[in-house]
Amino acid sequence: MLASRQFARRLATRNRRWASSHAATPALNQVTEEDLAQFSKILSPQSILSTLGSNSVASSELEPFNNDWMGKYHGDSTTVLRPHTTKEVSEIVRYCNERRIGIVPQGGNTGLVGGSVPTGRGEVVVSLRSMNNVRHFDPVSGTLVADAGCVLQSLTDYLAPHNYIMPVEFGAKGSCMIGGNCSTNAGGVRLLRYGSLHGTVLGLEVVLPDGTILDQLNTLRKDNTGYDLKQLFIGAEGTLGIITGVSILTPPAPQASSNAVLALPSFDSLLPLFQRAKRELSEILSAFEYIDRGAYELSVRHGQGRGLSPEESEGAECFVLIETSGGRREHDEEKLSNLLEGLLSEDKPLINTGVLSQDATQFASIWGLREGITEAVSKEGKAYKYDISIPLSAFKEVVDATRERLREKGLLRPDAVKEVVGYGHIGDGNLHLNVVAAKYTPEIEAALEPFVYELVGKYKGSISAEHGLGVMKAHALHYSKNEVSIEWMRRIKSLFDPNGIMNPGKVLPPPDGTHEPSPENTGTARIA
Ligand code: FAD
Ligand code: 2HG
Ligand code: ZN
Repeated sequence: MLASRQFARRLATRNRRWASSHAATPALNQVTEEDLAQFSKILSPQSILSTLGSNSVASSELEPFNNDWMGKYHGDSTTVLRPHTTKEVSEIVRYCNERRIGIVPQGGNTGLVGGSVPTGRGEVVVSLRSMNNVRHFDPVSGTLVADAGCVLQSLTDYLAPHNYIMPVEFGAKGSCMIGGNCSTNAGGVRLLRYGSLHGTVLGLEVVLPDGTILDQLNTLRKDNTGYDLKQLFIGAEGTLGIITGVSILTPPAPQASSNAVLALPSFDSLLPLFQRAKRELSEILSAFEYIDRGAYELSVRHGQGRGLSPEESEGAECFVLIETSGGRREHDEEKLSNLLEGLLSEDKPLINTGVLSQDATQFASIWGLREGITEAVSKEGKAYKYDISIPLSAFKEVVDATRERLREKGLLRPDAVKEVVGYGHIGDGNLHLNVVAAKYTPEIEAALEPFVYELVGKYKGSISAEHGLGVMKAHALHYSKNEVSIEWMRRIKSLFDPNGIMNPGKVLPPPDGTHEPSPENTGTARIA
């Protein structure tokens, strides 16, 4: 611990020098009743929710916008604006920029790093949920152009009759929005097959921090005309502008999809199994997900789905979900069952048993088991989530080392940390390390951070594989990015947003160059 503190301090000193050319965070103003009067010239009364002014609402009405999905981060914004058009967004942003009022763009508020809630700087929340129309779909190319506030599942439903699917898919699909997905560069369970949003997003419409509308809603597959500006907003977590429209290439719906859940005798079987699955299933392999024993049991216990009977799962150290998506059902199912039979008939089988889905209900139930883990964890307690990229071979040792660390600190007990579990996207090298606690406490957090970040650093991994940095990991960016990279990120931020109004306190470390978490970064500062 001492060594790590010294390390952090040394880095902080170096960075302070590096960052000395940067001004301090620009001061931001609180929303006043006069501001509200200006907002009501732009928006209808129904589109403004505020605890200020003559039409004020109770602060409880703002709670869904002020608190994050995990109940970890709490803001105290007085005002939520719900524009219906890009023009309205532009006018709001222009006004806020002139008045130096901070803005938190918000989609479905399902983010897991505290990026979508205010941080006590008097920000307004600009919710995109009223911008929810599909603008255009081309059934030949599969290009979809939609408002940023379209819920991911509603886009999947829209595409279904056209025989297309969204290239991104995950457990929060019923609430998260396509603008939020792009802003976080969300990964999910289909990344293995369809790649990241940096590849599938063809164009964006963005309201820049001075209110200018950057219209790059391209539907072209190829466009090599200079800098690809849209990429800057994918994964920017609302710090460079507000995404109002998205053009995205959607893949044709597979003619046949199957899945199977496999029980593995030990973690050692995981990598050989992944290699075998890639080799034998080749082009039809569409997901390969890892679930350790603790995560599996949590999911089953909280009724998220089922694949194996208690007898079948007995003795398994971990589990794998394999999905295939291809063109011919018989061919694909044959390949998958050949793989399973082959695995079982070996002298030293890589799996104990496996269950292949027989129908749509079982297919959904097997996916429920995996996609429902996040919800199961939140039913069990309060989660410290570390979304990391590390070598596949290290998945188990990182979970074990974290558990051991908490045990050493005397924190592994029912009233502190209940469980430490791991699951994630093997195909993408992305582990979700979840520490399930009875409540969020500074003591648990101090045991975990920077411990986990240093562990990730040791493997030259990433502290955020897919959820982003938000407020949670802004101060820890240096574990994954060097000083030159951080400096250029800062320059990009000040070029686009010199007044620092866009999602202040998120993504970038504080301008004084320190790497210590500020109270708001801890997420534990404002626990009720
Ligand atoms: P929000 O939570 O509202 O916002 C997220 C960030 O984007 C914030 O910084 C916000 O300011 C910014 N933002 C939102 N909309 C805009 C916009 N229009 N313009 C500019 N900035 C904007 N993530 C994954 O990557 N993979 C998963 O598998 C996954 N599974 C999840 C499962 C569950 C059950 C839950 C609760 C979350 C999961 N997440 C996952 C995290 C989260 O759902 C994603 O990050 C999602 O993309 C966020 O979308 P949202 O609309 O809810 O955005
Ligand atoms: C998933 O893969 C999501 O299920 C959420 O990215 C992970 O809750 C988590 O830690
Ligand atoms: Zn994930």
